[in-house]
Amino acid sequence: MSGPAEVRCMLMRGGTSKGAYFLADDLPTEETVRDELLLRVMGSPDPRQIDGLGGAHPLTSKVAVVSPSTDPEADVDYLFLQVAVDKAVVSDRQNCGNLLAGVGPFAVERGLVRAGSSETSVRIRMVNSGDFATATFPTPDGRVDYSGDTEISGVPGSAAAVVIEFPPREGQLLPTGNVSDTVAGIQVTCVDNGMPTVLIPAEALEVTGQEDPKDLETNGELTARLHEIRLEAGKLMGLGDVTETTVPKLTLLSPPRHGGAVTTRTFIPARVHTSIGVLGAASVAAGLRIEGSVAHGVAALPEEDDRLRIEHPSGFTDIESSIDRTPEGGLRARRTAVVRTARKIFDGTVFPVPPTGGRS
Ligand code: NQM
Repeated sequence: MSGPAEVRCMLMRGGTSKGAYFLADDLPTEETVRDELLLRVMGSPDPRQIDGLGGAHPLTSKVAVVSPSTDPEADVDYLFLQVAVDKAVVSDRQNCGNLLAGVGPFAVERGLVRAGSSETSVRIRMVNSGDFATATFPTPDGRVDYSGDTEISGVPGSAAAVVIEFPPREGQLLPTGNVSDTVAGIQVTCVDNGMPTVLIPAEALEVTGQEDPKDLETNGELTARLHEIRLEAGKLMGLGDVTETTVPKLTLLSPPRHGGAVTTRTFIPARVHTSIGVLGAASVAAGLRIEGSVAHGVAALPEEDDRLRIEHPSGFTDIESSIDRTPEGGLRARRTAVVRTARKIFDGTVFPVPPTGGRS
């Protein structure tokens, strides 16, 4: 393998995901060399990722590459890379709002952004989509404090809140131009509020929508149906042939069971998310707001409040979401905000290839 024999790396939990965070400057600039190195770092391809940092699930096989931004609207650029578990594939075709939670703290830790005396806001450009976000988190005495009393479903214990706010989004909320489409014989709504997502009433696929992730991802008849829907929806959404990509995601919707707005099960796209992605939740929330969407009939929407509670397999995600019309009459996401937490797990040196004798 060409590329460096050792690389500075920080392992962090961001929201309900875990990944390796790098400064762009610490990685090879050539993409094929970088990707080869990242596969080695994560231990892919191998279903157990036994020879690397990956956790044998797409949610724990992720990479964030951070650099100072050249955009005056942002402090840092964040490139997300999904490292496949059992394939030699590194993809920049999707974004990740969970790893996003660690980007601000990482930027402070690496000296890209100077910390405020009590809290710090970092403006982040998400390179994968061109979208922006601002993350605010505590930095007492100019140091990131990861401890706190904020709990998020899917993560044990509590930690400091990382408040993430997304400004109005320029992109098309309805990538097919329709509030609903018939895809592979099923009525769905294709929505994109940062994560291209196909919303599907669970009932239409003869499941309840509250099954365990394991039961859903091993249901051959269901997954074959979903594969067909995804390929067709991908084309309608302008994403081309999505056979090898991780977007669009597919979210099964059913009525809320615990006082929230809706119950979700999200295919990402082969495994079922153990909770829900941040941008996935943002897309679901925006979809719920759209009059005439398939979500509208299933969800229990709060009257005035911007805050929606999205139920998922390990609890719920509260998300603030509002939409409005553009001057041209299209729909857009006006505001999205969510609270996450993050944790620095280790900071050190990762060895993409096993060190040889003589190196300690
Ligand atoms: O939707 C998983 C995650 C994600 C993506 C996935 C995410 C998001 O939970 O913003 O964070 O959908 O592959 O990390």
